[in-house]
Amino acid sequence: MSSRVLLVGVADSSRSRWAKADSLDELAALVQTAGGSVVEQLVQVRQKPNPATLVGKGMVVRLGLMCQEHKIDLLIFDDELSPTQLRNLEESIGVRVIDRAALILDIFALHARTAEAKIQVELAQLEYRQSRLTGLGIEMSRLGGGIGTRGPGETQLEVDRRRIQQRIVTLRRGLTRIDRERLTQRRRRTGLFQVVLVGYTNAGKSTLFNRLTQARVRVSDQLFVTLDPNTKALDLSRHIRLVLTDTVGFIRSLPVQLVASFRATLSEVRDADLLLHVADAIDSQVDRRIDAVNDTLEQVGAQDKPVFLVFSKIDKVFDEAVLGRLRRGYSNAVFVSGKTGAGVEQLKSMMQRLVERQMVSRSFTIPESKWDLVSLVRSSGRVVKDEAHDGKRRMVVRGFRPVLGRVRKEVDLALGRTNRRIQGAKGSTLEP
Ligand SMILES: Nc1nc2c(ncn2[C@@H]2O[C@H](COP(=O)(O)OP(=O)(O)OP(=O)(O)O)[C@@H](O)[C@H]2O)c(=O)[nH]1
Ligand SMILES: [Mg+2]
Repeated sequence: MSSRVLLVGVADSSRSRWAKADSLDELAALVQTAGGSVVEQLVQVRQKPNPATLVGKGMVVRLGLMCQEHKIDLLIFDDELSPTQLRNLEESIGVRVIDRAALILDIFALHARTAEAKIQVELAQLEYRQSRLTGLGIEMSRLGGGIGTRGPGETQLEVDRRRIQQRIVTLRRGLTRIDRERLTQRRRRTGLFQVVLVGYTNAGKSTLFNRLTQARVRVSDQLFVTLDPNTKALDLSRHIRLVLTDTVGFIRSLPVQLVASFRATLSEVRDADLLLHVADAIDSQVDRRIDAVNDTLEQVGAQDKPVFLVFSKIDKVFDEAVLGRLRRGYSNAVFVSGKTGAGVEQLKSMMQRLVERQMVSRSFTIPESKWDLVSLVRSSGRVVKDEAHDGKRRMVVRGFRPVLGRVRKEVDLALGRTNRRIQGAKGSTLEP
């Protein structure tokens, strides 16, 4: 069902009016992705939001008239609405009202394909709805379906808090299982350097992923096309193999519930050895979006990762001045086109140089009886020495610094635990 949508944003000064207008353009792209059509976009400048309805009284009347005149059936606010504001607006205007966060959640529900993504989205939606259960507005309009109502289904909205809570508990249990599976999968990739693509939604991550790994991940000019991580090996040279992961994109004000429930997916980002931050070179708001991605990286605890900034879509830049500005503003960035392959070799050599700089030798001493640890160490790189002595095994491995660091931690943890229980055997030792 396609909704006719009116978009509303509130700017706190006339100076911020243009930023708000840009934000509404992004909201319009989100609506399009969700299958609705935007009939009108309005920005109101208002220093202090009206606590009852966010916008002023006069604006509420105007919105009501516009909705009648243009047969609008959905009002979307760019700003977060409190449950009370939501209810007041719906009652006075007579159409369904949602905010930006609800729309984003809706798109995630629409695009969730795997069981994992579905659980994560449903959990985020229920938590979002639970936080505003008091704000249930016009009942009749809830029956219509369409944007903002997909996902758990209407009946979920009518059940009491306790049943929602029970469902949340079940979903959380499902997520814990997924977390564990993800950990096992990642263990299997232990010895490999992990590179993860991050960036604003629609920046061109999947296109670059496909170009680098010859994969065929779905690419489309919509927002949040990719929700589940895709991982593939990438050989940089005969000796250097790494794994590249494409994952969910970010957006300004990503609902907190989504960040929380996409924990398993986002753990790929947190555990990466290198991030490729993809930014769209032809996007007029690219600076603001780079900042938004950096904010989200901080939110998920990945702010200190090594990162390459990669400007994509350079085949579409026809104005040299645009590239010049980006080059001056971001002197370390690399410029590529996932579509034509331009600049991709340069990106690969940058990765190769980084990885080579990170090659080190490390020595591990492990009791021979600990077979799982022996095989963990063996899989962490190229074994250059392996000697058994006094029931202990000393192995020297050449591999990637962060990978060997991770293995070191795991080995020490395992031995530390055993040591406390048995006698004071020595853990693995670090040698330069
Ligand atoms: N001309 C051109 N178009 C590109 C390039 N890279 C991506 N695109 C287009 O930009 C749109 C988004 O590309 P995707 O690769 O799906 O972007 P994404 O970052 O994976 O997006 P989400 O998964 O939705 O967050 C698609 O229409 C692509 O065809 C490029 O290098 N050149
Ligand atoms: Mg994608």
